[in-house]
Amino acid sequence: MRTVLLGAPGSGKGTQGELLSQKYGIPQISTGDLLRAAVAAGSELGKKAKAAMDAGKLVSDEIVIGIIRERLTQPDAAKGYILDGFPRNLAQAQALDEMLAALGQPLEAVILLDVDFEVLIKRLTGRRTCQVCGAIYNIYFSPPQEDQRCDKCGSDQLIQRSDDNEETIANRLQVYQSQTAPLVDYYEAQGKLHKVNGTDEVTEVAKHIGQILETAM
Ligand code: G5P
Ligand code: MG
Repeated sequence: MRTVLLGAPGSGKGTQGELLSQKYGIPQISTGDLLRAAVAAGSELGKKAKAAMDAGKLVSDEIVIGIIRERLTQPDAAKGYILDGFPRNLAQAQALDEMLAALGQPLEAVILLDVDFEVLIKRLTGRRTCQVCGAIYNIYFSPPQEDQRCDKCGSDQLIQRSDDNEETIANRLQVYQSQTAPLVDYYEAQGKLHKVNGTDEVTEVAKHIGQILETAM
């Protein structure tokens, strides 16, 4: 199963991607996570990506398409994957279509997580991520059971992402509107787009996505 999770910053791509990955036993491939890992490792790629990420702008197509091209041919992606945060503009979507055509592996579905901008801002400013296991929380909507401690791995390293400040969030939302939102029409024209109300409870959203994917397969 090859699926794209499309949606604005904070719409729940990471949260739903993780649930789908567990449910179907296929990897969640997040360009944001891969880029953050490169920045943390201080690699050449990370150094090139950092300024754009801090500013809330898109990292160059050349870099992210290169990352995806390599990642999709790894053995664990053979049975399928969930793409989270890629593609993010028309050039990336076209590059993905070309890659998949060459592999003979079309996308089955594109899920659009639809959430109002006001809700997104609260989700992003309230998000905390476990630096050890990657679990995602929200201090307003879904806090950990014990303050500042990860429910899943017990670590006390729940951090706020550096791009989750008001100025960068505003830029990210603007970039989404101008560059990523046109992909809705792109995938609708391919008959692959499925819109999901992303403001429901996490479990409800997951249930709805599950139903769509069962039908698409
Ligand atoms: P990322 O890392 O892809 P964004 O901005 O697209 O970053 P983000 O912020 O990671 O997306 P998300 O994954 O959609 O958001 O959302 P999430 O983390 O699951 O949930 C957000 C909050 O809402 C959490 O607190 C969660 O608990 C809560 N929540 C989630 N679901 C629900 C729900 O159903 N109900 C409720 N009540 N709450 C919920 O990209 C970062 C940067 O990397 C670069 C760019 O610079 C980008 O800005 N980048 C790329 N550049 C170029 N091309 C690409 N393809 C790139 N990909 C990344
Ligand atoms: Mg994410």
